[in-house]
Amino acid sequence: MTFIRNNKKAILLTSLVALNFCLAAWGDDAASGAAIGDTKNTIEIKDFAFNPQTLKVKSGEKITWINHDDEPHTVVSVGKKFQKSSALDTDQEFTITAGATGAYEYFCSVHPKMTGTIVVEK
Ligand SMILES: [Cu+2]
Repeated sequence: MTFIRNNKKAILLTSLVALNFCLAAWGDDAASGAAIGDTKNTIEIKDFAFNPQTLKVKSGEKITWINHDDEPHTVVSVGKKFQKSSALDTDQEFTITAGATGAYEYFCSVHPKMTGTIVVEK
């Protein structure tokens, strides 16, 4: 791993942390419910697919993608509804907090045939 790449990752990480903070604020109106944030919603990336392909969550809950392939993958929202991930290396994770209700389609920009949907409910 080169210095430049590490540096780029550090910048990406910093912006992701800032983004998570924003998304958390975005989902704040749902935070009055009990145990919000305790549910672990994980989407596994394996064999060039998102699993589960459709995930239902409640507004305010976190969603984490983890890459279990040897290939890098990304998580990119159709229509830029949420911040895209960096290229996820093996075992690397990407987390967002669900905001407004609705269906959010996403794909992997490296392999655009890899698609998934997040359904955010109240
Ligand atoms: Cu991919």
